Amino acid sequence: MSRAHFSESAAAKNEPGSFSALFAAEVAEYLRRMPRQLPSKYFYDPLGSALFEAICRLPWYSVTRAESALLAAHAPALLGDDAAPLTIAELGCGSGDKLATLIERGTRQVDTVQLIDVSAAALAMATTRLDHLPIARIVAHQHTYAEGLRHAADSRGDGPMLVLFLGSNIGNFDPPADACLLRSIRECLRPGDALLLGTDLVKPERELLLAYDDPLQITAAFNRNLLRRINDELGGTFDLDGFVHRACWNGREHRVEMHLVSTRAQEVRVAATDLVLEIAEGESIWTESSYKYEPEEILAAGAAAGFAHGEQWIDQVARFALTRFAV
Ligand code: AVJ
Repeated sequence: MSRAHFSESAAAKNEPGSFSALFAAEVAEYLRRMPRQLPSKYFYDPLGSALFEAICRLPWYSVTRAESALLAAHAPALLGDDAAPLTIAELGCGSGDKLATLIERGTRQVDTVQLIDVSAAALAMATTRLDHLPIARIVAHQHTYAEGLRHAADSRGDGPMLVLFLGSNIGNFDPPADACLLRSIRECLRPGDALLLGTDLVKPERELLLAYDDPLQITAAFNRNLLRRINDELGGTFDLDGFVHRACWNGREHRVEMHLVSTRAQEVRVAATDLVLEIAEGESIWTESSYKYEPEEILAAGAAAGFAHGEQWIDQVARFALTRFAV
């Protein structure tokens, strides 16, 4: 491995400030909230990442297919036609498939790729996926978005930088955290740079419910795997059979919500946090929000974050938008 460099914030040990200490602290904090919650960024352990890759192939989940088709069809325009070699930084690269498609279909010379993901499994997969492409330098940052992007901006090449924030990953952020994140991306960029944002659009409720509560129950497994991960990594005592997956459309907030609903009264302990919870029958743990947008709303959010202008490519059948914001 000559070109790939890994930069990690925290070792997978139980030291204060380490990944597992933060995981334990956030699990305790979110489970104590009312309604009870868990942060969705913790879905992506190796099994969770594999289940998410399976979700992306489900006929009912169109986000990944729609976005990949737009990237393949419009790669030269999306990458820009500047002659200078490009740095691409991707927030939440996952398998690296979409980035590879963009580079393969584009005509632009890419000299540096910065991969940012909380999942070590995803970073390893993406690095392998990009291996055959003519990229001088690949840097992997195991970080959350804002922190990872700061590292990426610090070690960018001399040419312009394109930030990819795809897959409707921004949809996990409640307002005003979504606007803060767009602004912190904008603040890492300079004139000539750009942001490519992929967002799922509002669509009929029955389509959304099939996408987030699929007939093969892969999404249910993805959701319940979070409890399995807490059991294995933090000494939790969740009975996986005592929770069922629920997805619902919150039309007022424009978001799909995923919950884990307790089928009976139960006591749960998490050893790493000294947490003891009494969970009532029918009580839920809210594990994810996936906001859905209107195209104009996305343009307005970019303008509010300080971007100069936005250009959009929309799949009207799948209801998915790619927006390229110039700085
Ligand atoms: C990766 C956050 C964009 O919200 O659609 C898929 C995750 N959750 N099915 C989404 C997910 C359930 C996905 N994001």
